Amino acid sequence: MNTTQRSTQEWQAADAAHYLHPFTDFKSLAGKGSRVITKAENIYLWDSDGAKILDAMSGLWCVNVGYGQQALIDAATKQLTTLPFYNSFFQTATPPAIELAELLAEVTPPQFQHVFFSGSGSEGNDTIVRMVRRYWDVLGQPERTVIISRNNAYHGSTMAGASLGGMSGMHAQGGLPIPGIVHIEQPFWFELARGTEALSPEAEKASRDAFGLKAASWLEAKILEIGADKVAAFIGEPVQGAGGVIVPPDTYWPEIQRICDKYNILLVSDEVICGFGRTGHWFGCERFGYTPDLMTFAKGVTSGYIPLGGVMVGKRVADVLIEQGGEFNHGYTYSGHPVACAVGIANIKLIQREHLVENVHDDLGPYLAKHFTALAEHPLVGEVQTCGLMAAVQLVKDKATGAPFAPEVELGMLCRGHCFGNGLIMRAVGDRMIIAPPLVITRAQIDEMMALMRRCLDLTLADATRNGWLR
Ligand code: PXG
Repeated sequence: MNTTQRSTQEWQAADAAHYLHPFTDFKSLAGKGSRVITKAENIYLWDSDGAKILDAMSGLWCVNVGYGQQALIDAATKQLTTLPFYNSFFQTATPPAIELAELLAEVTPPQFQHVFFSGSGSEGNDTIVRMVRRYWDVLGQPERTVIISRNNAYHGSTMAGASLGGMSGMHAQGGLPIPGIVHIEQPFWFELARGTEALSPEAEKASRDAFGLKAASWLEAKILEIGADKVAAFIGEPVQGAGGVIVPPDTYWPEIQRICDKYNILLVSDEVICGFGRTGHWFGCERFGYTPDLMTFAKGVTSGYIPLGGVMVGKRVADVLIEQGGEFNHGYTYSGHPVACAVGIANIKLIQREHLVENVHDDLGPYLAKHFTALAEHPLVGEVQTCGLMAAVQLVKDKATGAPFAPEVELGMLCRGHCFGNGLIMRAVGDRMIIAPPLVITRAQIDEMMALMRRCLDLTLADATRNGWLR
């Protein structure tokens, strides 16, 4: 460790004095004090008081191979010693960047033979905006600038990333969205189409499938409203992650693809969370059966051990930019950072060697789904959804009708508090509790995670009962 040894109180005091955290009410956190995480191994974290915590969020949806993987540590150490940095700007390259590009072409769908590196997912989506507009410009259609995204999407926190995202709280600060980015409604069946009737499983399935087509039709309506000759691209996460693990109906993505094809619009898949095995496929677009022209990635490419992101550029776009584009005036100092790329190579090889994607697809995903189906019986649970190793539990006041709790109750935050207190990290998005554990989790560890989750739901139910919130 390169830091000093201090007590929790000392860490918290220094933190409050100097460190402004992302997405945080600074004053409120300074009053409470941060939880200081000091070490990690496999799927567990330890805080500065020595408490052990099961990390069911993989850091922040990124530590796919779990903590402490020696192959990644060795790759970073070796590269730091050999060549800690060189850029790729002035007709130069480094072996790790070249080799990772080659490996990414191997593990991504076949239309992807080229990559543009960034330092994060947000930067990757900035690249997307620049690149899709450049593409249409080179093709002599510079008026095709509009990018269509969705409400409650998350695409990052830079000006372009936050604009592409559909988070109203983010748009409310800093003059967003930037021009030329518009949003349609999200494919969130439970919130937008469930209604208040009790549903049989058959009726629910039919309702979900019909809603998937309807949600996709909002894209076509928006294209027609704007004029197809003005629309450059549609962007979406295969499963909305930060929005609450919203798994779209199976009818949704194929219809989105059909509409993009019909109007010749580029289809962009933001795979920052869904990429590198999370859904039980290498990439989420493969799970949902569509063929994007561009893909953003980050997080799982290095399992978060070191920052790296980028854009996979499909043949349709690459051919135009390479053959006719001339110089593309865009890039970052850390595009293709050799240490980050070396870790990326070690990470992907580990995922391949340990068959992590196959394990999620064949074993762990179905096992988690079985547990979540059982959890659906819990009195607080209105809906469960899983996709590979990501899952959501929607907390409701009335199981039969799906009626929500009053927002001021903040039941999700209360449940999250119980999780923290009981050694489990789970995220709350409103009253939707979500998890995305490392792909190396075992069946026994899934049992342990589910037992913790159940205990926290029971504690939350006891709170709701005691306070009369269920009536
Ligand atoms: N796209 C998607 C789909 C993401 O989930 C980004 C882009 C941006 O990546 P960077 O590396 O710039 O953060 C993300 C990031 C949350 C949470 O609360 C989710 C993310 C980031 C921070 C918080 O669930 N996803």
